[in-house]
Amino acid sequence: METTFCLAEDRHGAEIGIKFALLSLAEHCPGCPVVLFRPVSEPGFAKWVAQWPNVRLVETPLEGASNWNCKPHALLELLPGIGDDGQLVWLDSDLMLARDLRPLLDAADPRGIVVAMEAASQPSQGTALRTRGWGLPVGREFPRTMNSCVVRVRRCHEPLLRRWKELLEDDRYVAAATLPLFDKAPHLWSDQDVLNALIGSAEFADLPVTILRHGRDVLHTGGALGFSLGERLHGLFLPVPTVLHAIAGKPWVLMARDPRTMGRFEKFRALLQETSPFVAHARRYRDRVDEPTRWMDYSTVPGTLLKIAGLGHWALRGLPVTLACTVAKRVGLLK
Ligand SMILES: [Mn+2]
Repeated sequence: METTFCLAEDRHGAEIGIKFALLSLAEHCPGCPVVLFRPVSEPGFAKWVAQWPNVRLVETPLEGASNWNCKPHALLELLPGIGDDGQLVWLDSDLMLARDLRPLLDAADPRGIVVAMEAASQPSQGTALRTRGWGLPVGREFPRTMNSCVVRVRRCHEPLLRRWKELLEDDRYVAAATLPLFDKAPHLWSDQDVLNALIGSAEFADLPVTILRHGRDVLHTGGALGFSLGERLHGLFLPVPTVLHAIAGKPWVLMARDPRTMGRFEKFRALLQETSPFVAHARRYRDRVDEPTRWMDYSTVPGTLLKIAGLGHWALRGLPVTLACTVAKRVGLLK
């Protein structure tokens, strides 16, 4: 199946993430068409992107899109150009591929969409409360929330994308957008909650869905509990997941600070980054990313000890922190 990748990002400071994504695409899916919507490029970015003739940079803003509320907008823009036997793949700009993603996509039901699984540590899991939140009839129920860092669609999925875009432009969603995340109901948290609501609704109940498994196909990195103890133990027998998603804070921000000026919580978050598989993988692109990378040298004694204890294994590195936090949560020390 011909695969076209799509990224869209209008936030300043996000270019280093986009670059890691593009470098990983160039390594693992060389020559695949990639369209990047980036209306606010920094100087030199277009030239950096031009090293790959297969990557098209679109600098015109996507109408009605902003921040993370841009996925259906971008996908709908490209969908008419996708052949009936082609697939269009949304990628977040804070992820990297550790290998070719296409075998996972090609193995999925060709009539369906492909989407990533959310980390189990996220609260209010599942589609039903989101579908009901939007006042839609529940057609089926997925117990685990889906994460939209990867979304594969095909020509036949235009109605879903149109509905997704429609709800992102709905007054209820727009009004909630200014509120802090956890001050609003889960169906309004972000664009992916809207997608979850629709997938669980009667309208799309027949749509086949393939979910990229967390800890095996995709890994959300940077949190203490997002990569659970069970997933870590299972991961001991698996290669690093195909998609590495820097979901819990960006390492180039969290590791860029002087540890002496950081509070205890900030140090903890930086420690999680220090041991993150995303950061370990990002090092391979250090000389090619053309951005400041001093943050990659951020090193603390606990971080070094955790790396040694991890024996170089992606799932083992940081396991003691997950173990400690899991226990703390069980006994009620952590919310
Ligand atoms: Mn993301």
